[in-house]
Amino acid sequence: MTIRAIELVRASIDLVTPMRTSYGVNAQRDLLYVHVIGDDAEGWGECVALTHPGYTDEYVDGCEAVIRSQLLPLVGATTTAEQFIESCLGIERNYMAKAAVEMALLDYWLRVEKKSLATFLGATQSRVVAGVSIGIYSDIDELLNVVSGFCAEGYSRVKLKIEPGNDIEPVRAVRKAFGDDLLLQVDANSAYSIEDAQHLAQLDEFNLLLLEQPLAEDDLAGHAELAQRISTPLCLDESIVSLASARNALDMGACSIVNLKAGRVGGFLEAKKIHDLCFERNIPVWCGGMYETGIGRAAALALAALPGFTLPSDLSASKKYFLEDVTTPFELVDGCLDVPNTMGIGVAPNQGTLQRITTRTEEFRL
Ligand code: NPG
Repeated sequence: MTIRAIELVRASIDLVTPMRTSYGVNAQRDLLYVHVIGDDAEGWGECVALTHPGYTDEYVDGCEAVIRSQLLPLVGATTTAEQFIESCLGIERNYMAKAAVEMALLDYWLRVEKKSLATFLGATQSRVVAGVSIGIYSDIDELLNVVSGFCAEGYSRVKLKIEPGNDIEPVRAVRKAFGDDLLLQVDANSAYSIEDAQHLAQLDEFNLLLLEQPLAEDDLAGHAELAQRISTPLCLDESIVSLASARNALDMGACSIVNLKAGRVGGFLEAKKIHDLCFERNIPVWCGGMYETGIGRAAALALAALPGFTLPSDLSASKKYFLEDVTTPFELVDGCLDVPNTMGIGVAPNQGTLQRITTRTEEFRL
């Protein structure tokens, strides 16, 4: 039961539809996988960082450098995910880099122990309600067509990206076109400031599930003030990077809903702690997405199956993102995605597909 080597695999895969957010457009997914190779099993981790540091301060090349120089030296032949996270205490932040290594170690050791990630985390659901996140469209008719297509596919919750100048009118149009029954929420990716409070209050007439991350990642006080000035529930994403930051946000009244992503908070062990905190405080949690391939999607589904995840996820079917996923594609069934229930994360990359998209592989023998 020993780890013999770890590979860092860089790859690139096109997104089916370029995604425009308040800080830019993503047309393809730069990928970084951590591949743990042992005597009796292999483990895979997918780094959620994007090409540029627009979402948070991490980006994929930076994560690769931190993993190579700072994190892999902490991994020995028998290092578990828990021991790895413990040994990272001397390394600040770098959450997405840590999460990719932690995920590969969890996958590896859970396969050795013949346990699923879902069981390990305490999942209570066998499938997860799939929502869909839709980028910013300048043409409202085009946006309505896109929403219509996803509703026809069976998605029961729509998230619209918004930014100043592309907010009230598109939301009004979608609400008008699809009626009050459509579960609808918006995500600003920190595009506003507290001076926009009165403008954002216009969203209150649309009966939204939530307004996600309207202000800057570090502006908890601003979010707490905004929460007093609008009735749409506030949800935080980028601001929640650890159990402590989740507790601070809730104690300050900066949000009443949490978007949880293991990759953003340093891994699944920390994500479970944040879930448990929210669960005991009756704070609804839902699982966000980072355009993961099937590797990251499989693990995110295990997390999203915990009892506190009571709102639809941003985890959509593989075909929303990629013509050919790296794993067997995740498919929508009655608006849901099945939670993998076999050992570890329950999936592994298709070798042929992985080889076709791989740009570089670096092996570190232990
Ligand atoms: O479907 O995986 C997906 C993407 C969901 O909108 C989504 N993610 O802010 O949560 C977000 C957003 C995002 C994150 C967009 C990072 C771009 C980069």
